[in-house]
This record gives sequence, C-alpha cells and structure tokens, in this order.
Amino acid sequence: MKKLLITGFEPFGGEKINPSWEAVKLLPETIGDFEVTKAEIPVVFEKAAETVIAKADELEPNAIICVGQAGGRSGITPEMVAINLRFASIPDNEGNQPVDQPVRADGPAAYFSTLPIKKMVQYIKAANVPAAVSNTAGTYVCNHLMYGVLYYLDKEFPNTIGGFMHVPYLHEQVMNKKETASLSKDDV
Ligand code: PCA
Repeated sequence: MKKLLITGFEPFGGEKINPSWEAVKLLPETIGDFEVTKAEIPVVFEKAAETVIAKADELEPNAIICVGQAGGRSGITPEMVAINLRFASIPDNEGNQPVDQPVRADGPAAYFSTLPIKKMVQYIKAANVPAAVSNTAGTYVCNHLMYGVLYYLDKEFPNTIGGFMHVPYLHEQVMNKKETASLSKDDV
C-alpha cells in the first residue's frame, strides 16, 4: 500500500478546537490504496515543520497533506503556493511573533504545491462541499509549515507529493462571532 501522512493543527488564537484536527482525526485508517497516518501539529513556528518532517523521515510517505484552519473562509481551499515569509499578526502558541523574516534564508521566494489541487477541488465539489483553489496560505504558521515541508521534500524526497489545505470554522465556532462562514465537521 501507498502511504499518506495527513496532519491537523491544535487550537490557537483563543479557539477551543481546530477544525483541521477535528476532521483529520475522524479519517479512516485506509483510503483507496493509501494507508493513512494522522498527526496533530503544534501552532508554533519551526516546531510545526520539525514535527511533520520528523514523522515523514520515519514513515517515508508517498504524499503529505497538511490541513489548517482559515477562519472566515466558506469552503475547503487547497493552497497553490507557500511563500518564503514569516509575518505573524498574533503570537503563536509559544509567544513567537516573527515579522518580515524568511522561512528558510537559503530558500527560493516560493514553492508551488505538488498536490493535484485542481482535481482535489473538483472531487470536493462533487461531494457537495464548497471548495476553491486558494492563492495565498497567509504568512503565519500554516504558510510556514507548507513552505518548510515543500523545501524539505524538494531536497530529500522529490518523489513525495505535498501541500496544504485550509478549512473553514466549524458551526460551533461561529455561534458567538460576527463571522458566520462555517461548515459541519462531517463536511470538513
Ligand atoms: N491556521 C493557522 C495556523 C494554524 C491553523 O490552523 C494559519 O492559517 O496559519
């Protein structure tokens, strides 16, 4: 069987849950001809990438999909590109708040996802869940993780495909917010 490493994040920014991990942890142990390995990742610059890379070193997966929360978005959004920039408008879960720093000082300006993102969007929509390709993963921990994983795969495992997907808030997260875009846990 082929191997998929799929990750979600712990909660951050005052939320009690993170829809990415709430959904990832519900996935079955196998999907098609992939054996699925799941992991919950800290919302901490550098540690997030280190955690995924350590798991990938051990597992040598064929594909890596990292998932994170994008509050305010209304659909599932596979990300097109990760940029070589850290700019945090809120501290991460260990108080780091980098401004205008590169993710990797010796890396290129950006990496494109090597996942089949357009097909992913097609399949998600076919399942009646809103989806679109996103052209920005932001400049916070999710972009950092996507860039860090693609930098690593480019250097160490060029045959492994990888990338990132943002998911909206869950319904229970928006009950007391002005922001109302959300999906059910099953849809995510
Ligand atoms: N979303 C954040 C970091 C963790 C998460 O789930 C982001 O979009 O950067």
